[in-house]
Amino acid sequence: MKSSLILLAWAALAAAGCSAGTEPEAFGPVPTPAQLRWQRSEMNMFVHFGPNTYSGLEWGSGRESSNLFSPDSLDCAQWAGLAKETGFGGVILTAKHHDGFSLWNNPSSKHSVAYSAWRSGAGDVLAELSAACSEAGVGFGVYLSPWDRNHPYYGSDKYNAAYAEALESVLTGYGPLFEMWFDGACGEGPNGKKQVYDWNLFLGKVREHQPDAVVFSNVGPGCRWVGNEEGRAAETNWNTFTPEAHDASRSSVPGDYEKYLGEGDEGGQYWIPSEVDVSIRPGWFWRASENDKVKSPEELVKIYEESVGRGGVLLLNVPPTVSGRIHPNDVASLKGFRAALDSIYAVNLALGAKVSVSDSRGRNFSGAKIVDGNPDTYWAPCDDCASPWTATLTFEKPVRFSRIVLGEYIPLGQRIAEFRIEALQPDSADAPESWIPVADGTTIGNKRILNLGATVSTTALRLTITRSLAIPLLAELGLY
Ligand code: FUL
Repeated sequence: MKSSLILLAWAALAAAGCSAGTEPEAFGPVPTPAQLRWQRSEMNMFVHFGPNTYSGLEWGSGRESSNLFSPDSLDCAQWAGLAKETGFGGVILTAKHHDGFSLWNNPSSKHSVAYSAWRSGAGDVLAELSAACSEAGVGFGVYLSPWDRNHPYYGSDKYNAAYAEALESVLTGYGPLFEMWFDGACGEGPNGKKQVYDWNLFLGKVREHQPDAVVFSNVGPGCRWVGNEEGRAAETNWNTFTPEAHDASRSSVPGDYEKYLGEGDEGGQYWIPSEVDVSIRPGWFWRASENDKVKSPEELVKIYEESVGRGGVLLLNVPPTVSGRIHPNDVASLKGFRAALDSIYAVNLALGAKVSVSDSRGRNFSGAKIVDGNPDTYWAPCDDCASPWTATLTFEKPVRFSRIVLGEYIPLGQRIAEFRIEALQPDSADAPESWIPVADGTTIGNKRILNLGATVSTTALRLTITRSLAIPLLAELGLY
């Protein structure tokens, strides 16, 4: 009896054309496991440190004395511990900035800590930071500027081999790297020539020695530049991107790059999500005159909500002082930022709400999956159920919130292109019960935070997805 009932139910679903119970197929490009881990960790810390810390310049000339770099209380454990405590997944250090000075014994240069008076030439910032990161439980990553204003070969063919040797040394000497950062700046060498970089050579080295490192450059392949340095992702933000469609390359981004790097490409060819790099101070390097210009916790929350909250990954620069420690003002701001995030996002009021959806492909993909707090479960409609797709949450008592947080199940690709959210307004003397608009948007991706700017109180909330490139797969809808 029981089995014939199941058969009947199955036949009914099949007749309705429903792909019940089956996992949806991936759509378009998808993240690698390393990209997914990186996207879900949300934030990393950037550390700009080098001769510029001592000269007050943003771009050193490359003619600085090696002895300029002289931290007297280098404390990488403080940087890594602070990153861990305030919620960053990893730390990326400028092993070599445009001035060419290397914070480790670079085998292809004589402009480095090894040729300086600091610790009699025996110091190695990369070694100390990679050890401190593994001790603190955060990832370690490296920025290695291809542009080099010191190297005698820069601007000639011989430079590519020299850079590759430096790269190989950082890729093999300091344990696993979670990210490798290739800056896009490309200036002229002493011969007046701009270097033509051998990207195949460089990327091949990374693949060979650190296949799990997410590779940043203007155009990826692991992640792309967001197109500004103000801490802002675009509201429409596709993880998919086709560099060739814009003539964009690792060392050149012509045209309206803020728009196309920011937005990515709907239906783009590769999975190259955006990374949002910004400094906690006006400059990338520390200088005393900016000690009172450190971004406040409130500014950092805004940056978080406009970067991570628009489906990007935040890379926040926190530069150490001449002593080699992070200044108390930056520490206080970061701790305030963490406390603010913890308080805003302390309780998800949608957890366990009753959810009814326009349709689903069965129990494992029901509407309840968007309110279970688990990013690995998701609501999925049937393959042939067309838009609009709706999910309605109802609550026994009114809930009050100012932020709505959505998340797509990106392991199977990015899909949602347009949605709106409404709240139920109860019957009153002036108006019958009705749905009033609360928010709307385009893409969602890994995370989309809608800061409503005011508190909304309601007993029911309705999400309508009006456009999606394939059936939408929604992992989370949270209310805070
Ligand atoms: C830019 C550089 O020119 C800046 O100095 C800084 O390192 C920033 C992160 O990238 O291209």
